[in-house]
Amino acid sequence: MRIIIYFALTLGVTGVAACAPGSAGAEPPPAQPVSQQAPVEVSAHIIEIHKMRFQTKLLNVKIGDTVTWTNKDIVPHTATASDKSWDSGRLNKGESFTLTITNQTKLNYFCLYHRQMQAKLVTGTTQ
Ligand SMILES: [Cu+2]
Repeated sequence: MRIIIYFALTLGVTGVAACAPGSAGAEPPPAQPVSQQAPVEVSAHIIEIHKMRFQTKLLNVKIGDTVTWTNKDIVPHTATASDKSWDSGRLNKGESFTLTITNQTKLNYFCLYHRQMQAKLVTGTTQ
């Protein structure tokens, strides 16, 4: 008789233990925050200097973009900021200069050798 009671108690304790929620303290992992900002894509622009002109008079750029000027004329040219804060230097035929756009970049530029050659970069109207 004692053995049977003991056996019943043991089973009862085991049963309670089995029903106890073992993972009550664990919480589900936090949801990943959803990014509202799409990654900004930078662009590489090319402006040909040809026939004594910057072939793209007005170019829309974003911060981080690059602009490359390539001289297709036989005479040398430059792409020079209106305040001379950046300057390609002398570009002979076939030579290129690449500028990376920052928020400090002066956007109006011209050719040092041919002052009538002027053009402009524009920012902030898209994006
Ligand atoms: Cu020029």
